[in-house]
Amino acid sequence: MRKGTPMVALVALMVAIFATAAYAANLIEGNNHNNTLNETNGDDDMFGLKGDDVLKANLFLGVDDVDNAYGGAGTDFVYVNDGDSDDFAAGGAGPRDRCIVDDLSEVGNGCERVRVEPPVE
Ligand SMILES: [Ca+2]
Ligand SMILES: [Ca+2]
Ligand SMILES: [Ca+2]
Ligand SMILES: [Ca+2]
Repeated sequence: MRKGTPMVALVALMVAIFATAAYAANLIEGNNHNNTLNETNGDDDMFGLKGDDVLKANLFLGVDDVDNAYGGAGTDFVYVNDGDSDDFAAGGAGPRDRCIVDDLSEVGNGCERVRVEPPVE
C-alpha cells in the first residue's frame, strides 16, 4: 500500500500554488461621505467612493509600492506622487478632480486637473 505518497505531493503542490495566488493589494475604502484615506507602505487599492475625498497614496517614499487610487464620484484629490511612477490615479466621476502624480503615465480617467509634482519629503 503506497496510496498515501502521491496525495502528499499533491497537497504540497496546491499549497505552493495558493501561496502565490494569495498575494493581493490592501483594500482601503471610504464611504458616501467626504473621506481622507491614507495608504500603507505596501500595495494599495484605494476607493474614495461618493463625496469629496482626499486619497493619500504618497505617504511612503522609496518603497516602490504599486498603488491604485480611484476618487469616485465627487470632487477628489488623488495623490500618487511618492517618487516612483508605478502608481495609478483616477479622479472618476465628478467635476474638478485633481490628480497629483510623479509622471503622466500614472494619470487615469476623470482627472480634470493634473499636476506633476515631486514627492513631499
Ligand atoms: Ca502604498
Ligand atoms: Ca467618499
Ligand atoms: Ca508607488
Ligand atoms: Ca507615484
